[in-house]
Amino acid sequence: MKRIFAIAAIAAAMVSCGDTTGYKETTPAEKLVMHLEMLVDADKIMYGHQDDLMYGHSWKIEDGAKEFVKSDVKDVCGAYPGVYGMDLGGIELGWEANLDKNDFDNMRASAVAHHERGGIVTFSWHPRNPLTGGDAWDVSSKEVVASILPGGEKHEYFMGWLSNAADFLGSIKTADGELVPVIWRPWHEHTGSWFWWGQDLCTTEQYKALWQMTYDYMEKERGLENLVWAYSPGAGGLTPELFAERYPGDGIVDMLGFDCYQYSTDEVYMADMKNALDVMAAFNQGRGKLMAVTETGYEGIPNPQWWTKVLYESVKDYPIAYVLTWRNACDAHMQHHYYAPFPGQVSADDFKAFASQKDIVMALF
Ligand code: BMA
Repeated sequence: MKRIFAIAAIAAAMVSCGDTTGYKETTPAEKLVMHLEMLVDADKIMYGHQDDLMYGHSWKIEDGAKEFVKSDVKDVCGAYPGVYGMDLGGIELGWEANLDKNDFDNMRASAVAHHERGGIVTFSWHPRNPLTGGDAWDVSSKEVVASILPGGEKHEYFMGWLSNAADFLGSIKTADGELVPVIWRPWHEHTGSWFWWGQDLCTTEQYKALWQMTYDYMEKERGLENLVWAYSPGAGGLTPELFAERYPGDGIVDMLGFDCYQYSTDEVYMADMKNALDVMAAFNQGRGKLMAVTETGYEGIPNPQWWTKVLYESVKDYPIAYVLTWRNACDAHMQHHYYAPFPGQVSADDFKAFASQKDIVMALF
């Protein structure tokens, strides 16, 4: 069924009118969507890890790196994760490194390297607060979104931030000049109120307008053809109403997702995952969007069997394209902040068993 849909999509892309011949080349974003649809159709789920090639529990890549071969995940199971997540936070101010100290040139080059390994790249964005000057977590004002929408006092200023983000996303190219497709996941976890674009910080209309403005700028004004747009509320207390309330619209979203972490028992986490997966799958009825668990994990992975008994059991029966666990911080004061194993970590063997399940997909090479 899905495969028929994918072939129909290719045909549609080929005949949609782009020029006088009536032929329009399939964009990198469309190719990625089709690729993921075929994967889901084959009942496969990619494993993803945030910042995988930038640093790990006890190492960090040097600035200006030429190759990207080190990975905690690879050190444990012999393969790179299928999905490689990174974050653009800091690009808005023209920083050389992002909010977690990753050099942007390294991020770009490693995204290309991962793409060439048969992997998929995704970017989130924790932009600073354009009104107060604070960070993404500065929720001291409810006027921030209003201030950056058209007519707002910070609109022009913020369009410069979008321009910086678009410059970066449009610069991820192979040596042949081929634009690398990315799953682009802005304005995430908006159903919570910890980011300035969150639930209690702006109205539904303002949130939707922010998404639309972001989409229009990147797709229409900048003509970026490599973005697969992912919508990802937080899983906490997620209801069908909450999932739907601020959904920007079928025309400007390609993928549904959610972010769900384990903070207490396995049972609570598994129930949260089931609830969020069911809410998302029900919302997707009649829509046919791609779906994913866009962020998840259990900080410090204290359960030696977490991968096979908790995570795998939670996701295996759902048609999701990927499940991504968060980063393995390397800073001395954040040694506890890791969501993938490294050699010797208590869940390392179980991760190997998880990664070798026939339906779990890692990068090809
Ligand atoms: C959070 C934590 C922070 C980090 C942020 C953006 O969940 O990992 O340390 O700065 O994500 O990556």
